[in-house]
Amino acid sequence: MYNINDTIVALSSGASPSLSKIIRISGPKVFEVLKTVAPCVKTKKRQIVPARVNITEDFAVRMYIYLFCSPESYTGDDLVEVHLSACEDVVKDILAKLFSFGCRLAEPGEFTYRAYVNGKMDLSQAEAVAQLIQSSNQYQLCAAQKLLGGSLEKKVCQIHQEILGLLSLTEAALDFSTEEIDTEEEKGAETAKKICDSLNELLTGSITFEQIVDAPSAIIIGSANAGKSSLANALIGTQRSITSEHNGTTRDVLEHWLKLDKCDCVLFDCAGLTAAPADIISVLANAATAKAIKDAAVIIFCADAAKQDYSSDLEVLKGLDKKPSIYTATKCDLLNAEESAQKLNTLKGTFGCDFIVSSSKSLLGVEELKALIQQNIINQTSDTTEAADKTALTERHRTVIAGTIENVQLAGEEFIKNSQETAAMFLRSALQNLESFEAEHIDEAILERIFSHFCIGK
Ligand SMILES: Nc1nc2c(ncn2[C@@H]2O[C@H](COP(=O)(O)OP(=O)(O)OP(=O)(O)O)[C@@H](O)[C@H]2O)c(=O)[nH]1
Ligand SMILES: [Mg+2]
Repeated sequence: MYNINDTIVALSSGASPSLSKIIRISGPKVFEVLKTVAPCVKTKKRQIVPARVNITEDFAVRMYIYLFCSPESYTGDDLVEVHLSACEDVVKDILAKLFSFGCRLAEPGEFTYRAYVNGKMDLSQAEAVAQLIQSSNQYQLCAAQKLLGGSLEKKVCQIHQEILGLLSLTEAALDFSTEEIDTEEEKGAETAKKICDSLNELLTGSITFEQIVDAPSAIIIGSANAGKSSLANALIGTQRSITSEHNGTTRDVLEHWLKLDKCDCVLFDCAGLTAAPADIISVLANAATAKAIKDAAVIIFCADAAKQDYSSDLEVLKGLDKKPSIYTATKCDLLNAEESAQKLNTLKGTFGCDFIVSSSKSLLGVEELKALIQQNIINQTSDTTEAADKTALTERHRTVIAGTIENVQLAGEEFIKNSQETAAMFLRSALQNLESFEAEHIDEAILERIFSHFCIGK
């Protein structure tokens, strides 16, 4: 798949706008390259060395060089991390210099692949690293960290031992068939059931990483000019959506990234909804909003507090397939405290639910709305909250466990039918199945699929 004899290099701090950069180099030529690029690193031992490296004749860059020697490194090979503050162009120059010394750009996931090949981590831990990189909320991080910590491997090892134990007993009973055979068969069926229970527990006590990997979304809806885009801007803290006093300023579904304390989410700002769209653009805008609503975990409905007639807003609300989770009276800075309180009563009477006062101008209610969005996301995605206590399994793990359960179940049935020989055969298949978690010669295609989820530099 990848040539592990090459010395690979990549920017491992990602394409962040920050000036702090980390360049990783790993492979057999690391020390040789280092001696030429940074002659101040004289001995090959684990160390951190401050260095000044000449990029051009009259331009040098300060950096810290972290040298990790094989096998005590992330990849298991000699590895260097260059920590520096530099713009992208300088990083490009450094990479070009390294390429000229025979290093090549690492493929996505190649550092972790080497860690796997060199026995620094098992396949599930490598998969956990991919999950950590993709995580966008603390639940995903938690679940991925459990996988990285080897919790799955421990459980799988224990179950492997149990199947092995049962297989040895069955084979021994076959070899030394005695009068106690009935008890052995009964025991066999019982143990097979216990093993199936443990495997099922492993499935139910875990979560599919794919279930929690997608960031949840919240959507702001309401009639035209209700103040949706202004509210979206206030929530994210920057002027991203265009706003104006004209009806129909927003025509598309705009996507923003909303940072919350516990989980980030995608925030959709969309066109004002109309119960009876008059032109094709309104029809298309309504359809785009309806699609975004379908996928949203949280719907925030806006009604303009400065308005008197809410008949069109009511029509819009009636036409929705999914009911909003949060209702807010926007533009409340235009009302005094007494008027605001009266308006909340009117809105409750009209819509039959409680509204939260908000203003994009004074930022009144914005923090409360954020807290509610977060609470709604957490409540609605029970899988996500449960994930905090669970290990994140990938589809590959689930398939392996399901295959093992099937074989142990079949073995159990054979024990009941007094057919120990066939039971032993199914137990062997179950073991083989379970071993494919960490098979030494795992299918290249599977490896490729696992490591393709990584980005370059990891
Ligand atoms: N005073 C005040 N004016 C607001 C507030 N929010 C929005 N507005 C004004 O209301 C008008 C409409 O605001 P938008 O945010 O564009 O409303 P919208 O719902 O996105 O409108 P469409 O995209 O056309 O559906 C603009 O003139 C805003 O300045 C607010 O909290 N207070
Ligand atoms: Mg708008």
